[in-house]
Amino acid sequence: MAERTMRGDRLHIAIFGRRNAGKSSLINAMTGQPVAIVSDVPGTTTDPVFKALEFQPIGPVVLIDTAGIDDRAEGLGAERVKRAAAILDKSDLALLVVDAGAVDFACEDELLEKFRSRSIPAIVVANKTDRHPGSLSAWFADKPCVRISALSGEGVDVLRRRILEIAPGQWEPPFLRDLLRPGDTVVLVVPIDTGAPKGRLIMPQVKALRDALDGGALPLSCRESELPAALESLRRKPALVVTDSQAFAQVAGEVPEDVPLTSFSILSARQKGDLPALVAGVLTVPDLRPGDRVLIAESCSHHPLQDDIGRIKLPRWLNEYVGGALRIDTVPGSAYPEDLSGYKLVVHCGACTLNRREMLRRQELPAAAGVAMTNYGVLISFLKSVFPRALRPFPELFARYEHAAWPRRQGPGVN
Ligand SMILES: Nc1nc2c(ncn2[C@@H]2O[C@H](COP(=O)(O)OP(=O)(O)OP(=O)(O)O)[C@@H](O)[C@H]2O)c(=O)[nH]1
Ligand code: SF4
Ligand SMILES: [Mg+2]
Repeated sequence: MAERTMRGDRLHIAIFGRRNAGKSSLINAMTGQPVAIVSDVPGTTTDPVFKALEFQPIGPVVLIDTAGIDDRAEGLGAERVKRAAAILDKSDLALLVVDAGAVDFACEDELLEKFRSRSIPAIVVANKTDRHPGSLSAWFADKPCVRISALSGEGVDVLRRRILEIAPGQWEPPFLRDLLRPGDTVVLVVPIDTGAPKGRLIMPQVKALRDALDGGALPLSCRESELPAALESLRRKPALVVTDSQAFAQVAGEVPEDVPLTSFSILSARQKGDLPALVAGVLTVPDLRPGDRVLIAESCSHHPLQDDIGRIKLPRWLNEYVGGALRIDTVPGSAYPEDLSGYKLVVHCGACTLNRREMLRRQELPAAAGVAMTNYGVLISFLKSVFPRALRPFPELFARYEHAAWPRRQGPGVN
C-alpha cells in the first residue's frame, strides 16, 4: 500500500553528511531493508536513493539517502554534490549523519546553516558509537543530537521517536476537503479526450475523488458532455464543481452562476504552492507583448501528446491573446532553470508530482528575479474569461480580487 501515495504527497526526510559517515547504513537500518549499497569506499552513493514507507503516526514518508556532500573533486564529484544539494529543495526534515569520532565539522556547520536558512528542522545523528563509545566532541553539545550505531541498530528507535517529535503535523493543505461539508455533492468534470490516459484517471482527478470521500462528501464524476445531465440528476445544487481547465469555458456556461466552480489545476496549485502569488502573476498577462519570453514548466515528464497543453494549446492561446508570437520555452520534469531572469512570465502546471516545499522553492526563484509566475489553471481561467469566478471557492482570496482594478482586457474565451 505504501507505494499508492504519490511521492509528492509524502513527508520528505533526507539524510545528509560526509562520505562514509554511514548515511546508507542509516537508511537501511531505518527501513530494515538493503535499500542502498554500503561500502567503506568513500563516494559509494552517487545518486539520491528514495524509499517510500509508512512511518506511523506521521503516515506516508519518503526517506532519501544522498551522496557525500564533502566530495570536492571536479567533474563527477561536483555533479554528485549538486544532486545531493538539490534534495535540500524538497526536504521537510533533515538528518545530518556525523561520524562520532570526527574532529573537523566545517562541512557540517555549512549544512546546518543551509537547513536553518530554509527552516528545515534537523537532527544531528552521531553514528558509529560502537567504535567511539566515549564522550563526543564538544561540537555536538549544543546540537539536537541522537547517538546511534547504524551497524548494530542501537539508538535507531530513539532517532525514530525524535523524528516523530519534530516532524511537522501537516506538510500540505488538503486538496478540496476543507471546501466541503459532509453530505455535500461535488461534481468532478473529467474530459475523456485523446489527452486522457487509457483506462485510468490522472492524479489530480484521483486526489479530488479520494479527498472528497475522506471528507464524507458525495463526489459525482462525469465527462463534460454529460454535465447537464449530471446537474439535472441532483435534487440539490452541488456545493462545488471542479473541472479540467481545458473545459473551463464550456463548463462555466453550464454551471449556474451561484455554484462555486474551479479547476483541478487551481486546487493542485493551492495544495502545492502559494496560490495568491500565482493569482497575482496572472494579472501581469495583459502586459505581455509579442517577442517577450515565457517559460512553461511542468513537473513531470510525460510523452508530449498531439494537442499537448504545455506545448501546443497554451502557447497558441497566449499568442492569440497578445496578438503576436511570444518566445515560449516549455521545460519538463526537473529541467526547471535556476536562472529565470530573461523571462517575463513563468507558467507552471499543477505540480502534482512535487512536494509543497519544492513548489514553493520554484516560486521563490522567479520572485527573486522579479519575474511573474502563474499556474496553468489560473491562466486558462483568465484567458477563457472564467476569472475571477474560478477563485470564488476560496473566499479570502476572492475578496482580494472582487474589487480589484481589473486588467485592461480579459481573454476573449479563445478555444
Ligand atoms: N563500526 C561502524 N561502522 C559503520 C557504521 N555505520 C556505517 N559503518 C561503516 O562505514 C562505512 C561507510 O558506510 P556507508 O553507509 O556506505 O556510508 P555513506 O555515508 O553512505 O557513504 P557514501 O555513500 O560513500 O557517501 C561502511 O564500511 C559501513 O559498514 C556504524 O554504526 N559502526
Ligand atoms: S503536468 Fe504537472 S499537474 Fe499535470 S500530471 Fe504532470 S506534474 Fe501533474
Ligand atoms: Mg552511501
